[in-house]
Amino acid sequence: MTRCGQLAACSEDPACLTRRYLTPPMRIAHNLLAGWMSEASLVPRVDNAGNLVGRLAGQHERRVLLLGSHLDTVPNAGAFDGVLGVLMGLAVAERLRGEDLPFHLDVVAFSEEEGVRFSKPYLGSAAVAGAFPSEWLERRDADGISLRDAIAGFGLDPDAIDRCGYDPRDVVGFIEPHLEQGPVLEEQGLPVGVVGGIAGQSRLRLAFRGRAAHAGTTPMHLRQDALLCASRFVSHVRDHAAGVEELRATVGSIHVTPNAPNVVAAEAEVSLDVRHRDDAPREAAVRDLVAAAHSIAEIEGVEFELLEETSQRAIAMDPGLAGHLQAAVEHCGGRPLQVLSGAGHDAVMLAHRFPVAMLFLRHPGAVSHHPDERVDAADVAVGIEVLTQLVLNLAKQQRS
Ligand code: HGY
Ligand code: MN
Ligand code: MN
Ligand code: MN
Repeated sequence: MTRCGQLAACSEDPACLTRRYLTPPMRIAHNLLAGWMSEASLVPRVDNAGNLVGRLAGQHERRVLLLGSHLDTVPNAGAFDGVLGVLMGLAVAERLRGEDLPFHLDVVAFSEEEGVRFSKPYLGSAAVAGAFPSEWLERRDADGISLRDAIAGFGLDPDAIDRCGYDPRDVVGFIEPHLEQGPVLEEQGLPVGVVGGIAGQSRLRLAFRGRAAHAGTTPMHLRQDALLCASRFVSHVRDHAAGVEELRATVGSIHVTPNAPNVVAAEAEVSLDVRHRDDAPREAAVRDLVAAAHSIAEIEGVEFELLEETSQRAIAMDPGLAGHLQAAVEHCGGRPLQVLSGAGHDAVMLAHRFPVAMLFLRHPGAVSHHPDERVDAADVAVGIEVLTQLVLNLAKQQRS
């Protein structure tokens, strides 16, 4: 079984792949990966945010190049989102053993990129970027477990998270290999592409609060139905986004209380995910959609509350590092097509602190966040070749 296959077996659910932050399957995945790292003469460690880092020691005492992606998954995930980038990083380190690089090569498996367990993405990379405010430790998961207790329960020290960061003066950059999760490289017939930028994203939690009532005795005109408002909001989001060029807006989750077939819903909490390559249209769409939620609630005599809004601005890649990546693609005989990423990545968080660049791999069928996610082994081999060349070019530059 391939390494991706072995890691895909580390799941909370025997019927599909779900591996959330700091869960027991994440520890099993760490043990597997740390074993492969040790075999490749890397020194593995788990930092206090739960990131697994394998270091291939280089000549310089402090300089370091980071290479990797995330190890956590969405529920019922594909086997390659995140994991592929970690394993390609490890494959590059295996090929560069004995190269005596002028910097350490840290293969990084970030622990929480998707933001599923604590409704907050990029927790692992935020810690490495030195951008993890301590109040996040009080967030709770669906079982009421605090992030602080989950970290301590994993045998880590939540109060030492601020020591996970790298000093920007030491970091050559962060390179993230990742499936495109889109159709462009497949349409162009290219095995790899260079990411030109990452779309900005806003993630919100909204609550509609009505009044629970008996489904059989409450006349239709006397109801304050929270679920009715949420459902009207969901269809409004779809219609609104359809009218704004390149806007993507999604209501992906809804929690209804009391969630009983014979009770008019008292409360409905919905998520809202808004993305656009530019920040202004995204911010305008968020304003419009929150205003629409208010008026949908008002018509039904239901209360509305914006519970939380977090956003990441659109990210450009570091021109120097992306230039080296393009040169490596050309060196390997490829065409360095620039592709925009509609998906968020750990590179979003690290870009605030270090030079970042991303290599995309062709994504057959472009199906992601789904078990049908696939990648061609031949494209992975090209990607490893390109990344190895990139590291050697960076080493040459550091030595000159
Ligand atoms: O949601 C995203 O864009 C990424 O998969 N975390
Ligand atoms: Mn993902
Ligand atoms: Mn991902
Ligand atoms: Mn509208």
